[in-house]
Amino acid sequence: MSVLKRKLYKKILEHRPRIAKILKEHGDEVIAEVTASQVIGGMRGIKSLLTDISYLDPDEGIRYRGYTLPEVLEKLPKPEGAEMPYVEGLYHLLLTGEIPTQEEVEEIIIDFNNRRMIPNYVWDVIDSFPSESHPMAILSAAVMSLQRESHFNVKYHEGISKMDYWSSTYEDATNLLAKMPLIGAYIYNKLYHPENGHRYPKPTCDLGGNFAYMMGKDKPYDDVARMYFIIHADHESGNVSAHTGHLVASSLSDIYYATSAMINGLAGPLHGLANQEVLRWLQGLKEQMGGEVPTEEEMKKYVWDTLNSGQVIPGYGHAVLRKTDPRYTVQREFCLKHLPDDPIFKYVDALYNVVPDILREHGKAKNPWPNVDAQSGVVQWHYGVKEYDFYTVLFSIGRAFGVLSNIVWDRALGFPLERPKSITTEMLEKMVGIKK
Ligand code: CMX
Repeated sequence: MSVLKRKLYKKILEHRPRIAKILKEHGDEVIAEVTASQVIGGMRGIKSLLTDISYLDPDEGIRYRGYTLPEVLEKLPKPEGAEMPYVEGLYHLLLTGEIPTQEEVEEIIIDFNNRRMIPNYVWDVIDSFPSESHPMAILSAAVMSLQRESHFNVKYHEGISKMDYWSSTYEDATNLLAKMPLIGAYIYNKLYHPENGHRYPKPTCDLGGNFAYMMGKDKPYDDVARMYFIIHADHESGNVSAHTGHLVASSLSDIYYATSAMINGLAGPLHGLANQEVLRWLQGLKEQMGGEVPTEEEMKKYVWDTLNSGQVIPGYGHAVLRKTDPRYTVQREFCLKHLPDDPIFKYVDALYNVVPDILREHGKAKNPWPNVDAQSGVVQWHYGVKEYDFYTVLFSIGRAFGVLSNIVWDRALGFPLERPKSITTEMLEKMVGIKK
């Protein structure tokens, strides 16, 4: 057993009694109430999911295992000379709650490298897609095609104890996480840069370094990849992608089914696809302006025109956050350091000066501040990943780290099949006292 898996098992054994105690001694205690508008309004804010991997505070933003994003970026070990930490170290943190040592990360890198072999049929599945296909559809199918590799399925059919489900789920999760960057880079090269060929990862490189290499990108794209995967990894359990992964896995579907489903959820424009929408929307403005940076008045007009035509401003607003997203801030700081003169960055910055006030005046959005997607496309664009359909694939690779860590813990704690209760409109009317 690897050091990481041993440590995880110890944490699982320590944690199980806490859940058992709550269930046994406090299972019937009321901890929240539900309003009619929450039932109609997408269950917004109902406290009904349990995870220790991350917590999203509306004002402060995300914490992974209690650490803010700046703390995560500062404390996790980094490759020599790199600004951003190893993604493999993040996996250790998400699973165990502990910042790993350099040696522990090095062991995970070797473990990941040993799990990277991808069966040829996956490349065949990807190659069989027409070139106009959306990369998210290809990614989802490629992950799905790997389902036959599931260890959990084999073990389940052998009849293992429920207490051991987590172990083969951990194997599946780690196998898929090691493979996803290769699949993502292959999709990118197939759709947009066939001249890059099929680049196999270097045996000595970490995940971020290899991803840059396979994408055909020079430094500091390795740091961009590390930053990107880390900041997108988790956003507690209720967002569409995390919740979908958790829900599908709750039926004991293996992680290939669950990850493919989470990718499908992330592909919506109100969720992960917003990062490509921001770039598409800004390109429209850039074309209108003939490449010139718009004045504040021109920018305001473009924002109002979008709102008045019934569309949302992509990259702004959030279901939980009520302040600027720290994932936006991390990327903004990276841009200020590495690409302060980038024209698209200037557009994004100019937007920040006008959109919050306009959204407040518009009066609908509960959060007028930018979210992660407002900034992430700019960084990719600057380093030559201009095919913005691809951005949500990057988001998916990062998000898989959080979703899969959660599923391992779901299995470790024996979380059951998810099954909320629905009611009819008539029942709801009666509950709120509407007489017919
Ligand atoms: N522009 C215009 N209107 C917005 C808005 C925006 N950026 N954000 C919210 N609103 C509107 C909503 O559409 C809603 O209008 P209706 O009452 O007509 O339906 C109203 O304001 C209230 O919405 P809310 O409670 O503030 O936000 P929700 O929880 O319903 O939705 C989100 C959250 C993110 C879907 C929404 O803010 C949005 O559509 N933003 C733009 C898309 C985007 O950036 N998504 C990425 C989010 C981060 C991620 O998951 O990747």
